[in-house]
Amino acid sequence: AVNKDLMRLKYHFMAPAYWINDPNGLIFYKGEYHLFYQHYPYAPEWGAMHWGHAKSKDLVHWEHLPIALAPSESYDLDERGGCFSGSAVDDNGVLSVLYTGTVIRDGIVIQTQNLATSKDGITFEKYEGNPVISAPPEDSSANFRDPKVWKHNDKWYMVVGSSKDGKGKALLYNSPNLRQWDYVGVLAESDGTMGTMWECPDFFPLGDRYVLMISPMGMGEHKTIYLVGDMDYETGKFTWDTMGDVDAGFEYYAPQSFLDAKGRRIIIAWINAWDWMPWFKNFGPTGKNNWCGAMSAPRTVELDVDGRLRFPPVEELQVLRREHYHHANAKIVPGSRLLPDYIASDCLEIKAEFQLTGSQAEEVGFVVRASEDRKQQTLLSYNLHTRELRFDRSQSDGWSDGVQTVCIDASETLQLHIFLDTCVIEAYADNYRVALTNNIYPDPSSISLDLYAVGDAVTVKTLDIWKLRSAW
Ligand code: DQQ
Repeated sequence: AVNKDLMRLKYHFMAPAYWINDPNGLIFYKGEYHLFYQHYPYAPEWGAMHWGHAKSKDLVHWEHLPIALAPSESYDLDERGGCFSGSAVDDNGVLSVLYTGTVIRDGIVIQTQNLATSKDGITFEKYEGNPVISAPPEDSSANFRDPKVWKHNDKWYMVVGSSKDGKGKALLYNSPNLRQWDYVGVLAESDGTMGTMWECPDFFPLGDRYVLMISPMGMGEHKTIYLVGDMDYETGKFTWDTMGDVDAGFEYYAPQSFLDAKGRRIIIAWINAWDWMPWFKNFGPTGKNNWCGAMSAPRTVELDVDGRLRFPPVEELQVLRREHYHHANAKIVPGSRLLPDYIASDCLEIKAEFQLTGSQAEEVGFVVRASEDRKQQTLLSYNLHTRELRFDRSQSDGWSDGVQTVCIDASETLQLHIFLDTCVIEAYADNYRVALTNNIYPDPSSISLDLYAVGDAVTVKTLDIWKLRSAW
């Protein structure tokens, strides 16, 4: 019998098989985009970490390449450790990656920073002088990982994620040659409310400001946050004044950024799926088909007029659009259907603008991946009374943590931009200042789509729906 994998994603990047987590070493190198990723190539669950590798000319179509890094040395060979997350830079044509070697010796975690280089962009050699940073500084605990490297005024800089005394920290280093590193100090740290360990820090200039992106552990629902502020290279301190969520969804983690030839700051994150892990909830359906986790679609990072960040998806994704359905000034009447059946699909892009003024409605939004009888459905809606954007997957199948809400002040109009790819939804609102990424695991036959309103009719000023094709 043919085992059809009906959950398989059609345009989000997945490993050829098995487990995937953090994006690593994102770089535009010699005219192509390179994506490395945390990978366990033997099972659909977390295990000794390798660096998987792929490249792309357009950020949409990816070509798988051989595994770039595998555990092999005293500093990265351990079945509970391996080659942990890191970043890539172009060092005069040499593709150089810095990563965390993790081993556990006598029950103690040892994390060091290491270098590997490649002349052809495919085969990597670990530097014989590794580790290039062999122990954490005094400001750190043994949690000392995920180096992100960049160049400023001809000097290399590195930020490393850390923690001490229950506070997340970002540590700063510099180097003339990627091989000798000097500790500068604490670039930024939690004020006590921003997580206990800062994983995957990423630091970059944007306009006349600097951005620190982190994946804090122990900060409740805030899984990825950004801080906007100013950098003083003299003191090595970053002072921030603006904070927000990169993505407020359940499953968006460890985003990493890079700059491309068009000058865009682009981020890709891990869409996690811990659910298949034996020690976790163990109900996720994808593990049965030998895959677990994926990459988010690439987004650009832009500075908004009020100093906050916007994350619009890259326009390259438009090549996936097939049949197009357009509606203007349509009335969504409570209790009646608006969309024809033929729009039903598990792979869609949806853009809508709702007119909120003049309506007494309580709620308006989309029902996606619904069964005919609506017993199974995912709701993406806006509550006009509480002013909350709401992602409700409590009827999507199996989730106990089903509802997420984000406050946005949509007083006159509300814009929603939604990408559905089988079992992943990425939704944007508030001019791309709010993003929500979540997994849903409905029955393969639940593919109905419609709009709905509660309490009163609402006008959808413009509605565009595209069926999307597979990128593979
Ligand atoms: N995953 C990696 C670590 C990182 C964590 C290990 C974040 O380097 O801190 O796979 O998901």
